[in-house]
Amino acid sequence: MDVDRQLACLRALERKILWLSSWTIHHANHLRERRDGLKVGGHQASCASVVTLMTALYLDVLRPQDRVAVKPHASPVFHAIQYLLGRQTRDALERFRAMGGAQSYPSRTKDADDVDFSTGSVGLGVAMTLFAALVQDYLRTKKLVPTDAPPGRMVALVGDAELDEGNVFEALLEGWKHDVRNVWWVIDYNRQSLDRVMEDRLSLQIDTLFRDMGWDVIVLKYGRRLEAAFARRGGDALRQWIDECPNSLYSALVYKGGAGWREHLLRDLGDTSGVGELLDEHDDDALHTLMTNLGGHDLETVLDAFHGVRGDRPTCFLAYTIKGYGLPFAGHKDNHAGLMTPDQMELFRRTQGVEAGREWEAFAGLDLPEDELREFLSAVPFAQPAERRHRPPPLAVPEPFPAPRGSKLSTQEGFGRLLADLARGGSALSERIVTASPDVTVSTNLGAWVNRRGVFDRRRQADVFRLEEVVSAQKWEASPEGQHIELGIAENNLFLLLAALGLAGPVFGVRLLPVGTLYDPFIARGLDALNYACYQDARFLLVATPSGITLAPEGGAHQSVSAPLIGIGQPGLLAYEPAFQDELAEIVRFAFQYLQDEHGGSIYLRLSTRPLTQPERSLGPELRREIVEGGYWLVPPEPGAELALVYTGVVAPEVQEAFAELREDTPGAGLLAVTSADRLHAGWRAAQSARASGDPTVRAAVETLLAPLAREAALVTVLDGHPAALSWLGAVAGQRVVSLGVERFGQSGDIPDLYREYGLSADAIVGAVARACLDRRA
Ligand SMILES: Cc1ncc(C[n+]2csc(CCOP(=O)(O)OP(=O)(O)O)c2C)c(N)n1
Ligand SMILES: [Mg+2]
Repeated sequence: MDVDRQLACLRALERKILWLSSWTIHHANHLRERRDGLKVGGHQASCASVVTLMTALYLDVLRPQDRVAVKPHASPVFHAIQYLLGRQTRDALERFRAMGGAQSYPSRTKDADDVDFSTGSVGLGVAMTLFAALVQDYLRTKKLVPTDAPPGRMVALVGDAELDEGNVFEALLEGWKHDVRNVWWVIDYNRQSLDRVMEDRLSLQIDTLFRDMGWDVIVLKYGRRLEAAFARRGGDALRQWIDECPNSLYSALVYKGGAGWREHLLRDLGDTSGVGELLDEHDDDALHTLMTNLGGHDLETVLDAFHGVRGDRPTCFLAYTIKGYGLPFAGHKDNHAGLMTPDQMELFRRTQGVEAGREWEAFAGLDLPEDELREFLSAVPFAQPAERRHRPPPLAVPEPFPAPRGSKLSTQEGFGRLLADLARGGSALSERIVTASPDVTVSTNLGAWVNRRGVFDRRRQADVFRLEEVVSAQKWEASPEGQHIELGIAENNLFLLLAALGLAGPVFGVRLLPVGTLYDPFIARGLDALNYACYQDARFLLVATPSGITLAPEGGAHQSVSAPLIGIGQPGLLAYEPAFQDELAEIVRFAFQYLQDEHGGSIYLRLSTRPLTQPERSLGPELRREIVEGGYWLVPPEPGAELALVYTGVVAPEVQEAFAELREDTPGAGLLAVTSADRLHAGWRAAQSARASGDPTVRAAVETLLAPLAREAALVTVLDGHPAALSWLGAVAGQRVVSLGVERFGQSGDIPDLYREYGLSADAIVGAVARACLDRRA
């Protein structure tokens, strides 16, 4: 097919994509039964703004190895394109925003068509592409993927308001440090966010900012028609007029149409030679078409810009667009959630030449033969057969993991040793571990691993301190062989890098086992990015340490309180908080399996810097299973026992001390170690629903654990974190609970003072038991 015909096909399909995205939203809002009185929504204006850019990318520029994060509100455009390519069903479009239909925002896990990166929380999808580009480089540098094929481009279609999100700039800076390449950010510069029209001249700031970060910037400001007008007599004045037109006035005139343009141009440029003729030659409609001919809506300008890129430098396309382009509310500042009325839609249908009843048809109303369009679509480079969702086989996990030795050790230190041991051996597993940390590598105990495996960098960099023979325990040599990615202090970046590393299997076909470390309280700093990573089913091991008030002298601001509740509440993330080294080793072994399990997920380990005396024991298979399932009896209760102490993690010594005291009065009492409140809780909920669905035989691990206790037994629960993480245990068998934990901000102190102040000391535990027993008698 010759170039002109191709362009004609692209133009026709661009129109169709605008139609289908508008219609999909209209149908969902006006033609589907609404049972709950809630608006369905959808963003016709946001879609219209990006139709040309996405048409050019998907139907001409992209290749199968490229990966895209589509701005959230352009989901219907994405699905329309997939539909035209035969990868999305009409049924899913008809059920846009309904259960089982196309999702409101592109979703890797919930959409049936080929979403590369989920989006929704603005800014995150954008940054995700940058980290995916780093991961691609990691894999190519190590030759873990074939390097004879060209690398993919990681492309983000960016709403301009997304650039207000700080995480975008955190990512840009990190990208600069790592010399990122093969990443394109295409900014849909419609100068509108949700509420308003944006500041003038923002484009200059964006331009400078990206160039400062080492990016190429390509500005697509005007389309071919306007450029032609600028080349005429009076054209310079016209260009200057538009260049200087405030964003709000430009938007308002876009909305008003031809008469509005004429009025303003006559008033401002009526005396300029050449402009009068230009106005005379254009009727109102033609004048409107001319004045709205921005770069981002001009297919040829867009194609030239994309195809003009040579090489792999990170590139930002600043494409001027109009929000709602081609629709009745184009340019109106309130159009973000605006929907065409049924009358407007009817008019739009007629102008698109779509017959009533044929609204979903892919080729209805287009002025090119269907065969030709089909031929064009079947030749689209992006749609050529290629594996875009890989399923690499799991890596074997050695069993069991030897527990770190030492009679008194913290879980943080133990984890460091476990990784260091893995680094020493040459297993396939250890080759695929990638660690990452936002400037807390050494303080979270990854030092020994990094000493053995090195820091990753495409460019080899010597450890100058070593060369200069300055003594240091920490080697810092960067090379392509390195397996640790060091980040600056930005937790958002850690989570987005973990998201990208954790999708290396499905996206690039190579399984990686990412391990990220950070301080537990700063999970909250990047929580949305963590949630984003989990939502895409990225798989990683998150190691958070130090945690809780047990951090003690190092101060209140670093003492995490609600983290155990995040562990329970975050879907896709299974939380563990071991106390002892043998538990830790078993959980880490399990984690490496779970990360690779089709039905698994990511794992969060909440660790501590407090050294604990280790129990002398060797774990049998039963105990190993219980540790992974979430809990085991350190001291089993006698049948019908009236008391159990239940604890999680680092408070073990206080609980054991209290237990020894209590046992004298309550001989049958039990001592329950909970390694994962999250797992126990999930298992309990799952068993309840299995029973509700008719299988009375199912028993949850926690139900089995609590079964020996008397119905009126008292449970006293203790953890260094919010007490609600364990207080639900009372509901399992209807037993009474007194929950100890931390509900207030921490402060500096040593462990005895802090545990006394926050009610975690052995005395406090004994007191709680007395209260629980009193309550029971009341
Ligand atoms: C983190 C986050 N905060 C708020 C929102 C709500 N929101 C959705 S779209 C939007 C503005 C989008 O403007 P822009 O990125 O310019 O996209 P456009 O629709 O103009 O293309 C906002 C604030 C969101 N989705 N995510
Ligand atoms: Mg915008």
